[in-house]
Amino acid sequence: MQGQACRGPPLLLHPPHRLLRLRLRLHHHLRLVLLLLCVAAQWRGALAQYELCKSLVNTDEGALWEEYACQPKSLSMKDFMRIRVEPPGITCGDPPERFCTLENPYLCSDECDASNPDLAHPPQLMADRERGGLITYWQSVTWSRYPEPLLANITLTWNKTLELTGDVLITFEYGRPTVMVLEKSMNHGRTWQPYQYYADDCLEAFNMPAKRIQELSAANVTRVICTERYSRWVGSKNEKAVRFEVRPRLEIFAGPRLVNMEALYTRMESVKGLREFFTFTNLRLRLLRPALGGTYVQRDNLLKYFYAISNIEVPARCKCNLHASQCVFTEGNLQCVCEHNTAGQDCTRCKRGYKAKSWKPGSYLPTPNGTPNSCAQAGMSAGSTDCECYGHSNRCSYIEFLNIVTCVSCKHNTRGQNCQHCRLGYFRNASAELDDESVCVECNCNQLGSVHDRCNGTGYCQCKEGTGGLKCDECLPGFFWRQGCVPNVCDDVTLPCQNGGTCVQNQRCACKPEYKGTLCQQSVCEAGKCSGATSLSPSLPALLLCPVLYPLLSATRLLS
Ligand SMILES: *[C@@H]1O[C@H](CO)[C@@H](O)[C@H](O)[C@H]1NC(C)=O
Ligand SMILES: *[C@@H]1O[C@H](CO)[C@@H](O)[C@H](O)[C@H]1NC(C)=O
Ligand SMILES: *[C@@H]1O[C@H](CO)[C@@H](O)[C@H](O)[C@H]1NC(C)=O
Ligand SMILES: *[C@@H]1O[C@H](CO)[C@@H](O)[C@H](O)[C@H]1NC(C)=O
Ligand SMILES: *[C@@H]1O[C@H](CO)[C@@H](O)[C@H](O)[C@H]1NC(C)=O
Ligand SMILES: [Ca+2]
Repeated sequence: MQGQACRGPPLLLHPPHRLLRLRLRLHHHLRLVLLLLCVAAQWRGALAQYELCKSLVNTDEGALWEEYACQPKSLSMKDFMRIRVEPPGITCGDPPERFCTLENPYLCSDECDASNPDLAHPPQLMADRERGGLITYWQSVTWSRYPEPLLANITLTWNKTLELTGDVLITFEYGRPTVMVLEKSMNHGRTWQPYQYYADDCLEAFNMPAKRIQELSAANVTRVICTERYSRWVGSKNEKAVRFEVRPRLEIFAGPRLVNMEALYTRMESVKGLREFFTFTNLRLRLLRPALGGTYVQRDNLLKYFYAISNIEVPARCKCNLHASQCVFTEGNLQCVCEHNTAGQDCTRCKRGYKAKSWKPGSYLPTPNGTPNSCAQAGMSAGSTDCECYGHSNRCSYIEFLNIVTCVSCKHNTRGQNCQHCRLGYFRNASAELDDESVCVECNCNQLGSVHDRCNGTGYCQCKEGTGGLKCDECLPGFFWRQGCVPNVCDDVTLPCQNGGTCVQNQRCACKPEYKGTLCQQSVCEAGKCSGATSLSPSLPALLLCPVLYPLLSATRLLS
């Protein structure tokens, strides 16, 4: 940025690309501090681009903060990675075992023993800082179960979105694998994709033609290729490195020795998928076949086949969406120190109270300072042409016919010109701010009990007859639930069962044997016939209701 920020007035120095200027009135005794800040800004600016998120600039009206797109420095990410090795038991030494090397295959006296610190080869030795020339390495078991393949996965996790800035470099002691895949995940391990294939024979191993990195051009720099360069046997001492080439890819745009970074950053903004190509949260090495020493597997000596990795270098920077120049390691995790009123581990949202505009990543353009795309304080950026969606959408479209700007694809179940309403079937959470992701709560109306799936502003659903409750899942008095509320058939108060019958769950009367009908109001003795088996001892009401039987019984009594 060549120290432009400190020469005033800034309005003349910078193109009007919407830098957010925050006014700050300075007292006289702060002038010196300001001067020092400016000197520091000039010095750092001369070294690299996008290192500074903001700087104080002096104007006639006092000092102003001027903001720029910014990104953290590249780091050696092996210091922050977690390593998992699979399958369990793939690390050598438990139980202890002997091995030998491809160069010295008849001297199998080396030993791996997990219980002896001097002979153990645990996974963390792939990421340690080696001292005094002592090489430390992780080592797998030997291929004693040949012809079953010797497979191992090494998964590297950061719990942070990162961007590769240089070559991933994996150092194999005792020979590089003949077949291997490097994979990456961009979503913390939920899904994986191949990054590069490695084989001594790409066609045989992956049915892919062998490619060299030099064959890539600007048009296909993000292509996933299979390379034979790092798998051929040249002796385990001569060549230990397996690379995932990042720098040659960057040089396609920035030129040799990355002299023209402006060109690279310009392409980062314009070439679709370019930034994503270098973005990852996890890496995984799938080791599929160990070094064979340039010949076929020799079954009589399988103790010379295994994997051993002494170092994994991952030069990368924290991805902060051009909203942070610092990335710190706190509580075991990397975290962007977000500026521009943004928040979140990757600065992917606006800070509370700064959601007047929707969140956007910063932009490298225009070079050299880029555009910060800062989040703005609510209420500060009104105006009919702004795209204001309370953080529920990043896109607006202009409807010529109505002459309005309206949000497109409101998320979080919102709708409306500014995503300020809740979708049908949702209601506004009164205790949540309009820019809260959970501002719209599902009505959740009972399908059987309600008229439709909409509810009013306090979450009340509209209930069918006989139905009540917030969600229409309860029956009013006089109704019972059977796929919705239906009127009671019987109850203890207004619809009692008659003639000694009992009401079963308001659904039916259980009648005495002599009666029938919904409320047991009717005698079974109808049309002059009664069932003999059920009327051996008729009760008095039964007799009264049974005009045919009665005279008969009376006659019998008279005769006896
Ligand atoms: C390695 O990971 C892949 C998924 O990418 C899985 O299919 C495979 O079974 C794993 N191999 C081992 C040895 O755990
Ligand atoms: C990942 O990082 C986030 C943010 O720093 C943190 O909340 C979360 O607990 C971390 N997860 C793990 C497994 O460390
Ligand atoms: C990439 O494109 C160049 C031409 O632009 C072509 O020569 C080369 O073969 C392509 N590489 C791959 C891996 O497809
Ligand atoms: C409403 O919003 C508040 C504040 O965000 C939240 O604590 C509460 O759980 C929300 N209520 C519902 C029903 O989602
Ligand atoms: C929603 O309906 C309930 C019950 O009918 C009523 O008490 C409440 O006042 C209504 N709320 C609104 C905001 O209309
Ligand atoms: Ca090591």
